[in-house]
Amino acid sequence: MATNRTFTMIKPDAVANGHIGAILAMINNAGFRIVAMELTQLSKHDAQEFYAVHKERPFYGELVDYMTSGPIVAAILEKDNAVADFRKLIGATNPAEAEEGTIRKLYAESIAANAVHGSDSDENAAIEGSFYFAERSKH
Ligand code: IDP
Ligand code: MG
Repeated sequence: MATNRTFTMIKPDAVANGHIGAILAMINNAGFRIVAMELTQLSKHDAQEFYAVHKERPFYGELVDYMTSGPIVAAILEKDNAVADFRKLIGATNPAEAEEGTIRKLYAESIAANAVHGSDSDENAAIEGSFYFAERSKH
């Protein structure tokens, strides 16, 4: 079922570099409403579970280490066509390939430390949002 929500994280590099405010301003200016938000730090267990789809990829260990290296901001965002519009706002995974004006082009450090997460489907948006704001709090 289509939804109008997506899930995002402002990743450790962007938090450490002082970009929370600028990134939230871009999110608001693009027409997204923040419906849940938390500054938090992922445990190794959380990061392994969140990125389990990538566990066979060569960068999985690096990704888990990076995502647990410092605080993140997790949020659920609402807007018409939220998933696709947010992927457009964040830009390509590799900031070297991201379009001008996208969050990753402006704020990402590298393909690994790429400033923000955005869900890739309505189904994953629902799974990821409930992972953070319901299931994870029970661990
Ligand atoms: P996405 O975040 O644009 O959806 P995915 O391919 O789902 O990109 O990868 C998840 C995350 O894993 C990326 O955002 C990035 O942090 C990291 N990642 C992806 N590809 C690489 C890589 O080649 N080297 C290191 N890290 C990577
Ligand atoms: Mg992805």
